[in-house]
Amino acid sequence: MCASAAEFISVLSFWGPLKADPKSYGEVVLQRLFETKPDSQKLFPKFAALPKEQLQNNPDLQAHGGIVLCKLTEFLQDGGQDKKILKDLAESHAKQHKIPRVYFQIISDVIFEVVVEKIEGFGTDAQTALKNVLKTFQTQMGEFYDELGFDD
Ligand code: CUP
Repeated sequence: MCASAAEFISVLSFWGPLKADPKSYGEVVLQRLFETKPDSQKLFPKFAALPKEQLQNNPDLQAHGGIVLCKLTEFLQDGGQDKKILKDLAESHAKQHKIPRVYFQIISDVIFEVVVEKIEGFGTDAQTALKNVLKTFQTQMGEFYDELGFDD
């Protein structure tokens, strides 16, 4: 299902801490992703060979995590209207990183889990809204993947 305008607003009303500190939350998301789905660590050569200890306070990991969360914030603030927002992200993930789209579902689940755990105020309605917003994010990424002819 696509998220409604009200759902974007609902999620945004709790998003302040994530907007203020994208690197820290992004770092937690990627660490959690690599822990729950070790395959995903191999997708990025920068991270593939690193033992767990070196994923702590890792500037590359913080930087990529920051990108993920900044894009999500930008997407939220735009209400999912301007499809071009995700274009570059889809291109780099399809062409350069070659990330199969199934991982977008996996990282969305991790983002959901981390956000609900770390950010106060997400009641059941806001949780549903967050799920739908992430789903819309994924769908738009998938549309660019289709346009680029990236089938995985
Ligand atoms: O942005 C970015 O960077 C991405 C994120 C997302 C997408 C879709 C949906 C949600 C989110 N990414 Cu990168 C992803 C991934 C990574 O990093 C890693 C692994 C897997 C996936």
